Amino acid sequence: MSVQTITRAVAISPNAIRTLFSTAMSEMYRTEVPAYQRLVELVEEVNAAVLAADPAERHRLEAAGGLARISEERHGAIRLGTAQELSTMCRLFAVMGMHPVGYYDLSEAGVPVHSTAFRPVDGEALNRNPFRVFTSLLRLDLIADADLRREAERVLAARSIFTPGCLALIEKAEAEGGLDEEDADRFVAEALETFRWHSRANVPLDLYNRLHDAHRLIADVVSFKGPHINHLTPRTLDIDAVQRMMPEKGIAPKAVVEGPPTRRCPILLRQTSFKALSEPVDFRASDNDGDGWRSGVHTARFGEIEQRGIALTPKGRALYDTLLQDSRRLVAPAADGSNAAQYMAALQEVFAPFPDSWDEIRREGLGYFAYSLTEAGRRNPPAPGADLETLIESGLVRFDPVVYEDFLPVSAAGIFQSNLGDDAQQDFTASPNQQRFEADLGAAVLNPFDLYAEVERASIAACVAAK
Ligand code: OOG
Ligand code: NI
Repeated sequence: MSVQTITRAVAISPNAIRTLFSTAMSEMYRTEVPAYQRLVELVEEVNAAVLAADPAERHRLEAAGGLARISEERHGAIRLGTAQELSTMCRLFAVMGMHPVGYYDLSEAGVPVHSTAFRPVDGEALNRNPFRVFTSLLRLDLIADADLRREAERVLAARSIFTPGCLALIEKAEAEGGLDEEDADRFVAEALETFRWHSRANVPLDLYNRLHDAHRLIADVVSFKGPHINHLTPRTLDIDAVQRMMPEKGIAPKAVVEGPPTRRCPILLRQTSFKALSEPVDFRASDNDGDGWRSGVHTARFGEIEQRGIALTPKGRALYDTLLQDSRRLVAPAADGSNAAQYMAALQEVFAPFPDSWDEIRREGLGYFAYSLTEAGRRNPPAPGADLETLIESGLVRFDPVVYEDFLPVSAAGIFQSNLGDDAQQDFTASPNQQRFEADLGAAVLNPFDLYAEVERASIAACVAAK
């Protein structure tokens, strides 16, 4: 008991560990993938231009927590092979204050994985550092070839993706309720090993080829010693500009920006990426070939950018899903980009019925808002239980959109697909299985709508309870 109290006193916050980790990851990835470094520079250039042209936005962002961090990474992604890997990853992320939120079934879109996002959940933690990791688990149950499935399972069962030092520090953090600064530094260095690229494959070339023929993603997960981080994603203030300018910088963008169209009031999440690079990999010539290595290539790693808008309520999300489906029925975006302009135009047109002012979005119950007292409200605090609408009308309370912190399954599928090659589209029986995922994870995933609703509720309670 007393030992724990002492340890707690020197423990550094999970938020601080997450920042150490996202910074280390960013440095590693920029070095490993030079094209990504070029993308980051382009994002910084575009963000600086947006802010120079819009002093009001600059002031708003400054007030919300400083300009320096605007172009920092907001998320990354990994793909795991086994339940054991997923449940340990859950414990690893918990050390950094990241918890599983949401369930994403990608089988429906022809990608044999299901996923969650490990992310900070409370407002303070998100403000400190919103870094999150989209984490997918391979679904070998969707692979038709039973022999290949067994072989993949054998390879995965034999690898250990965490260093002994990392596992020991996870246990220490769990036992003592946190890590001190020295342990946190060691933890980040050890954890980083799991996300590193391995230029030597873990399987012989013929097995790689068979896995690859079943699905490129299966080869990506099974063939390596660890789940290399496959992309990082900085935030941009103008995603359309970055998409347009990528080719000028010698970067090949995916065909279309995923998510909603350009709007005055941004909703949910817009994303685009550059296409994954072919990288040299050494393969053992065969299983019993000792040290004989053969050179080959593997395509997995890319760079992405994101722009986030307001979190939608279930009603708003249903409207978004319907409109997105309608747009895609009108024009299905081709992987080669040949109808990109038509698709973006269809998207813009079909989304016209989605209200595009904060006031309407709020009145129609489509999005979540955070309410706060205005200066007048602080001078003249409302009575407990006062009517919110009246307070807004009389200028005592203001409302701001709550930022969407999660992902979108159709967009995620588009990001996956653009990196699997144009011919990789493949049909799997759609089979969402959240129960199985949670059993493998060793925890229930949090419901994102509950989290946003709670932010909104607490903000209202704070307004009418203020004295
Ligand atoms: C993850 C793709 C999904 C996103 O931002 O929607 C994703 C992957 O390719 O592993 O990262
Ligand atoms: Ni991503």
